[in-house]
Amino acid sequence: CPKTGIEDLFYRASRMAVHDNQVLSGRVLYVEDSKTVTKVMTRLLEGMGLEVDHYVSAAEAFNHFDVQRHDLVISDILVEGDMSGIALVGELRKQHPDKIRTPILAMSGMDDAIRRVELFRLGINDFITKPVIFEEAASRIRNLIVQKQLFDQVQQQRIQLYEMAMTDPLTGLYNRNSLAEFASKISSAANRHDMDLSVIVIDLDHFKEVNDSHGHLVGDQVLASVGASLLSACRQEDFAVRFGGEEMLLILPHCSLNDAADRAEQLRERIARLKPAGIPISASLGVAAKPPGRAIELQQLIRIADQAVYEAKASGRNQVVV
Ligand code: GH3
Ligand code: MG
Ligand code: MG
Ligand code: MG
Ligand code: MG
Repeated sequence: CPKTGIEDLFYRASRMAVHDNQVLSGRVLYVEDSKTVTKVMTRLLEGMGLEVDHYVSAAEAFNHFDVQRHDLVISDILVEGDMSGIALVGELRKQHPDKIRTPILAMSGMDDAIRRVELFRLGINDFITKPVIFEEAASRIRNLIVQKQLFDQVQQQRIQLYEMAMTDPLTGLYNRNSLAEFASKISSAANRHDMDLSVIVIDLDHFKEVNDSHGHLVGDQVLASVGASLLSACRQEDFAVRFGGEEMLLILPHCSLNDAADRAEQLRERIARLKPAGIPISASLGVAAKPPGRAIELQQLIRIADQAVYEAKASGRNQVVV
């Protein structure tokens, strides 16, 4: 059992890791200019199951900070170079003011209250006085990592729930509820800047017959294929919505009436070629666009496009009416 100096520190750092059998996973951005402290702390962190990106300078650490990658920042306060640990904390918090908070643990041999308060005001989550007591450091690090990862999980679940609430599970398109969520944003942006905005309403022809002849399950399969086909025809900025049973809607920002008419015709051909589950299908499409120089609500555009679908149905289906 080693007794003195660095060997003793090493021994205690290793022992900590072994005794605490709850191994973490994660990555730490670590700033420290003392070789000895770095060695010992790295031993401790790695023993806890953490990966360590170590930098001697705060500026270099700042350049390598990655909010997706790092679960914790540990920074010495007095470090070599132009950027201090305090400046590093300030810059990290400026970069992501409130939404994303990677925990920061400050470490310093200078344990004056004013500096500590300043650091906490800048946004550190915890503070350790050097010389480090390993048991304390390990517990503080563990708490910060576990909290951060729990928060990430909750955030992830919230995003998943939100996506589920907004998406139609059969087609993968946005559902009708979600339309209310973004409709006013889309039209007000287009109206404010007088930008093009078009919609295409797509209604499958005689879809009831598909169900009647092949069954509801095959009908579902057909709807799923049409949904996937619409999605693959979408640009980044487009919204594809399942508007009703077999009625779908494309919202096309920055798309003029002429361009929307062309895209509708391409979609009509695409659907007519699709033959999902071996069944030939077709669709009637209606197109409407914001008249340049005039404001219009999205709901109004949808109504106009719906009316155009009606006309397409009346004129024999499998066609686009603008
Ligand atoms: P039209 O050419 O006039 O549009 O004729 P249509 O038969 O497509 O129109 P109609 O509105 O009379 O019928 C729509 C059909 O779509 C009836 C309904 O059972 C079917 N449908 C709606 N939602 C779903 C669904 O989720 N799955 C399946 N399989 N069928 C659906
Ligand atoms: Mg230092
Ligand atoms: Mg109908
Ligand atoms: Mg129909
Ligand atoms: Mg319909």
